[in-house]
Amino acid sequence: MPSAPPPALRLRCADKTLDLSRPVVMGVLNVTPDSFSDGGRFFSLQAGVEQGVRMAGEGAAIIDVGGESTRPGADPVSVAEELRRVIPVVERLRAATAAVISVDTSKPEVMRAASAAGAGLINDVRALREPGALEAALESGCAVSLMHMQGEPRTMQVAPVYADVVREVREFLRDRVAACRAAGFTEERLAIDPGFGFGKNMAHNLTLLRHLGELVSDGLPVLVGLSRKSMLGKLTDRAPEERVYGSVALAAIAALKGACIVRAHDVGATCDALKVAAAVREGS
Ligand code: 8Y4
Repeated sequence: MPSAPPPALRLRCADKTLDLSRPVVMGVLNVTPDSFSDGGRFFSLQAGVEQGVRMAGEGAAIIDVGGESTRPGADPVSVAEELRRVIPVVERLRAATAAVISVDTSKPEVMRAASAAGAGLINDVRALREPGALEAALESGCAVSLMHMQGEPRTMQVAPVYADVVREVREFLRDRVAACRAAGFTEERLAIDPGFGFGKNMAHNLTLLRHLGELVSDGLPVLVGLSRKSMLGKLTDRAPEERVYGSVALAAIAALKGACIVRAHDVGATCDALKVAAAVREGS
């Protein structure tokens, strides 16, 4: 007998519930001094909020606010500095849009303050492994995206090695999901992410994308971040701002394979690609 279709996925993001029966875009909002600077070392709060509102208008269901760069070689940021960058943006975006506000952080203090300021999702590239992060995220009521990373941002791209990248990523995520469930997280608060580019070379990224269906079959919403990443630089020989078409192609491929949330810089273009991919996928 054919098995029943899996239930439509949803994500409980504090006081909002995201319907993931069709894939959605998570817009990237970096609130670091190198983005939206007023010509100097200062991040412009107003320019950052305007960019978030613009992305929501272009169709982003989620706005991901990040105050610490996780790029290879980036300097660490103090708790006080990350709070100063992120919290005012979360507060203002919460008031200005209906989108779910996500906070890209690994720090428990930032998770607590962001959820108090109205965030609904915690996007932690360290999958709640920092001391106190699991407890802070649990108490927040927010949904959490658990991401796989091999190594630490500073050095992860030096020489990533796997015996079987798909198996290892799945097992890591399964362990983190089990830790969250044991701590008291309910099913509908968790999403998983293979972490493209986080301790992965071109072959690892392509293998993970080819086998994304196996991660999807584990039953939780799958989030992917491929937008403008260095694999696209290698495949198309283009600088980050010129990687829009390649990024949109990868978004469509990921959605066709069942990704539910696509993290993207180019929100309008990515939304169109996801609508196309969803129509092709529907009923299959
Ligand atoms: C050019 C532009 C080159 C961007 C590199 C990059 C992910 C993520 C990032 C991801 C989740 C990035 C915060 C890396 N990637 N969160 N964050 N998944 N959940 N690099 O793949 O965009 S930052």
